[in-house]
Amino acid sequence: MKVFKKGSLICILYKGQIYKKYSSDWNSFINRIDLYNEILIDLKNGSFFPSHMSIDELSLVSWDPPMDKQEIWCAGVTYSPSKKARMKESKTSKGAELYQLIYKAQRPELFFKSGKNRTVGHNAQVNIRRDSNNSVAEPELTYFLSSHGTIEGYTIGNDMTARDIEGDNPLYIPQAKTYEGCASIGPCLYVPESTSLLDFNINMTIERDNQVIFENTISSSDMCRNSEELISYLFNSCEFPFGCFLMTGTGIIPDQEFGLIRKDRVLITIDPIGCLVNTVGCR
Ligand code: DO4
Ligand code: MG
Repeated sequence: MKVFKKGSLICILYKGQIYKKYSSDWNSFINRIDLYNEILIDLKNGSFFPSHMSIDELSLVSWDPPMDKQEIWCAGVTYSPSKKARMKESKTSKGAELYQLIYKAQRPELFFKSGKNRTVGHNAQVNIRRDSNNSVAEPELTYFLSSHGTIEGYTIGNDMTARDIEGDNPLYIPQAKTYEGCASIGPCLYVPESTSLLDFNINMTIERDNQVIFENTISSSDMCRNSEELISYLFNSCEFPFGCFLMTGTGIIPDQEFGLIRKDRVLITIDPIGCLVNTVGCR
């Protein structure tokens, strides 16, 4: 099933039918163990009503990111292409060895990305920093973790990155990663019946002036870390009373010469979650 959020409207797509309800309590709605079955109980007990929206209309709506009080954290250097690209871009800053080490280290790279205030949803604008001359979108499979650290759903994440700032010095990573409009998640929260053993194909397409200028696909099975290790480090000494989102890193990195510009369209598709679409602006 898929869960969409817009203001206090919650829409559920389940078995080809769309249901809706108005609720201001998104946090307790999603932060439940066995979320799939909990939502089925909600549907059965009549707290949702059939909606007249058609399935085709779902992709046209500007959905909110499926979050409220949840934080977004990111894992980094979890795919070999990411390790190679970071090593190349940080050669002059002498940071390359750090990336080599982190790829194999027991403790993964995890960093805080953003709260709701710097995150946008489907059909909204993500930003490049105004002091960056080379920024990219990073398409990432994103877990929704309950406050108990269980994976209850998935969404699509875009970890926007000022690649030139990141390459200048790894200590600039917080600035390269966190600014207004630096993250996008959506279009929905995909809640499968079972979250074990799911592999996803992750595709990113970038359009400029209605032409495709970049396209690549990778499988989440190419990730060098498993969900258990990422979650155990994230939850080791942090509590997430409303659950949290974890972007699991990118395996798709454009050549170093490639940089996003204003009005580019970024389309990230992860079936069966859907397609997250954002236009690029500048802040
Ligand atoms: O270490 C820098 C960030 C890496 C990252 O965001 C990624 O691999 O997705
Ligand atoms: Mg990333």
